[in-house]
Amino acid sequence: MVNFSARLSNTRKKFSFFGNSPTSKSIAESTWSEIEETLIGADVGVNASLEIVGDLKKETDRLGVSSISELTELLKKQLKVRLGGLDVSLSDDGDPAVWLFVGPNGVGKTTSIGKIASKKIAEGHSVVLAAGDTFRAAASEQLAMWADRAGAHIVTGADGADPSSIIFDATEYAKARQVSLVLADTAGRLHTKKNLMEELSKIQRVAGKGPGTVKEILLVMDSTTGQNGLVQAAQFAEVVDITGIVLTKLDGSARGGIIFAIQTELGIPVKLVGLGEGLEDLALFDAGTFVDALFETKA
Ligand SMILES: Nc1nc2c(ncn2[C@@H]2O[C@H](COP(=O)(O)OP(=O)(O)OP(=O)(O)O)[C@@H](O)[C@H]2O)c(=O)[nH]1
Ligand SMILES: [Mg+2]
Repeated sequence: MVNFSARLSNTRKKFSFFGNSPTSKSIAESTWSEIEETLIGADVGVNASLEIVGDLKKETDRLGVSSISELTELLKKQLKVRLGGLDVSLSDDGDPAVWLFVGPNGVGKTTSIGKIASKKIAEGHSVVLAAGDTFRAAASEQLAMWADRAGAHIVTGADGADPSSIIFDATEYAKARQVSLVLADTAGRLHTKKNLMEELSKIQRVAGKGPGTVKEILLVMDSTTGQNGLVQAAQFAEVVDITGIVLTKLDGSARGGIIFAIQTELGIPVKLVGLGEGLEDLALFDAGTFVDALFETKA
């Protein structure tokens, strides 16, 4: 199990106001703008930050809280509630279930598939990887390397082949071998390229035409992208039915606060987070663990 807290140090620094550097021990008029600036600086997003501070003010008045330490506890509680409201479960019942991985270039789609395959296999499942990135030369070799490391099956096609048909073939391959989960890779794409975005709708349609059922469409987002990621995500959500987000590169990113913006602005749950480049560096997203890690003062 990866140590969530140790990997979040850069985002935590952005939240450091709450740790050891508030300018006073009791709530002052300036406290609110300090909290607001801290949240915005950690990429929580302007709307979410204003809402959080607004709710926090009401709650402090209601409870008559005056110390920064009590205020910090209230804030933690509020952030947990805010992040905890969405369903983060991943559905893998199907015959087989298909999970599609979509997103911009280089965000970590293929790596996340490798990590998830490894986790599922360790839990006793069999997994088929579908090499649906036929756009980039060597993409299927990269996926094959992950299949090898994780011990997964892989279905590939020729470079330039139709990704939908490879993913469809993978569902038949899985069905024939009683494998219950297909993880399908797709080529990275710019959210502004209309034809490439339309290709994703086709992939979603075709992937469910055979024995498989598309149970998850996971948008992979790079947490270092910051607020631009929201614009990209909204475009992907227009062409496919995104069920969740895999937020990668949280290790090293100072912008982990983006999770609040994603959930507030898009209403899509972050289900998994990437915390490094290794096979084990993936965690199911848990709001409580995440928020506690942000407020730890010792690291
Ligand atoms: N530090 C860190 N690096 C990551 C993480 N996830 C992926 N990477 C790195 O990001 C780079 C791109 O990863 P890929 O999995 O190839 O990304 P992709 O989305 O499949 O890329 P394309 O197929 O080219 O669109 C690689 O160098 C990965 O090792 C993560 O959680 N943390
Ligand atoms: Mg890839």
